[in-house]
Order: sequence, then C-alpha cells, then structure tokens
Amino acid sequence: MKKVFVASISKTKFDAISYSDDLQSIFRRIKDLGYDGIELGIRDPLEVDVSLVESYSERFELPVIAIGTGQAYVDEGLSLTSEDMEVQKRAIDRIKKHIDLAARLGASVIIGLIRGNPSRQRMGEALSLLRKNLGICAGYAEESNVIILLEPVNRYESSLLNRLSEGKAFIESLEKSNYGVVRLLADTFHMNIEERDIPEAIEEVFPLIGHIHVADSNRLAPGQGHTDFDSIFKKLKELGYKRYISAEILPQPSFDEAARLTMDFLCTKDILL
Ligand code: LER
Ligand code: MN
Repeated sequence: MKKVFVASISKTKFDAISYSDDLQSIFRRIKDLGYDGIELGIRDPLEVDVSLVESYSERFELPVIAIGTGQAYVDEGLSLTSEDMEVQKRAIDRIKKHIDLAARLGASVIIGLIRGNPSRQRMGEALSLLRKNLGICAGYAEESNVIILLEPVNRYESSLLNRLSEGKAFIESLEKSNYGVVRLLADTFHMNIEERDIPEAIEEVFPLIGHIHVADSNRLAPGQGHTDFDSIFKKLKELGYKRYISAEILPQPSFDEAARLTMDFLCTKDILL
C-alpha cells in the first residue's frame, strides 16, 4: 500500500487538512513518519514557489501525487457550476493553473468541492454546466498529460455527485475525447455517509478508480472512528488496487499525532493489501 498524507500550503477554512507555512517542515515530518508521497491542497497555484516544492520533493524523496483544488471554492467561492458565468470562468482558469502545476510535478488534479453546491432546483442545469466546464478542463489536462480525479462528496458538502456510481455515470456521459483523462477519487469519509455498502460500491466502479482518500467516519485518522476499514482493504486487495491511498483527515490532536496514528493504523492493514 503506497501511503500518502494530505497537507495544505495555504491557510484555509477547509478543516480536514493540516496546514503549515513551513513547507520544508511539512515534507520532513511526512517523510520521517514513513509516507511514500504527499498530496497538496493549493488554493492558488500562482502563489506557490514551484522550484521550492520540486526541490523538497526531490530531497525528501516524496512525490507530489495529487493536487487538491477545493480551497479555491471554500475560501474564494470559485465554482464550475456557479450561477455567475464570470465565476465559472475564473474557476476554469484557476483549474488550468492547477493543471499546469500538476504537469510540472507529475501529479493529478482533484475536482471535489470546486464543482460547487447548487440548489436541488438547479440540478439539471448544474450537471450540464459541470459537463461542459469539466470537459474544458479535461481537454486542457489531456494536452498536459494530467489525470483529473473526480471526487464524489457527501450531500452536506455538495448536492452534485454524491455516490461513486453517480460519478461513474457522469464520467461516461462526457465527450469521448474527455473520457480517458477523468478518473474517480473514492473517499471513505464521503462513502461512509452516502454508500449503501462501501466494498460493493468500490467494486462496481473499480476500473475507473484512480485514487483513494481515507478518513474515519468522524474524519479523524483511520482507526479513530467506526468505519470498517478491514472490509474496504480486503476488497481493494481482492480487486488488485495498487495506487496511492491518501489520508485526508482532521489534524487532531495535532498534525504529527494524526499522521502518526494514520501510519500506525495503515501499517497494521498492509497484510490485507
Ligand atoms: C472534501 O470534503 C474532500 O474530500 C476533498 O478531497 C474535495 O475537494
Ligand atoms: Mn477527499
């Protein structure tokens, strides 16, 4: 199991992410705990010193495997399905910057919260907007050789695409040319709220799964809540999942303690994978 920890390099209102303004210390602490990679939450890629990220990634031998975009929505309100076309355009432009950064780092780009949270009444219109605007981003990603990870999230965070099967149907409805670069991100926190049976839901969409987020039922480190990780990891082993698993959790009681608890827990599950 390739283990990854999610960290933010910008201050953010999104709470399930550890923040530090000391990039080097983030890389060092994650490496010291034994992780194989790092996932970065980035609000605005233009504020990132890319050479510095590259140099730490190399020095600490921690590949940046994915870039989260949700902070652009949580902190700035950018959304692919906004009622305001200007906001949609700014969201697309921002995601293109995330894609440029991802291309340089060899990472994928996550589309989770940035798809917005439209009212139930706007659902049909919002889905068409998402198809169109995500299609533009996917076309750009394809040219840059970057994979887009579409993440179903729970209903309290977005009304659009809550279950893995909805994500699969949405990807299959994209233009053929965009289909190949969009994969699903399965997050155990969201699945715990939305899926009837998590292992079954994973199996149903497995060929499309490009990445996994883990957090327990309460979004603490895995093992600190009541999600049945044994059944999930057993299913992933059976299906031959070999990609990364990122811990996207509340930094409680602290960044280091949460990352250590996660690593200890995942190590006990390595037998399953
Ligand atoms: C949001 O809850 C989440 O899981 C993020 O990865 C999506 O941007
Ligand atoms: Mn997630």
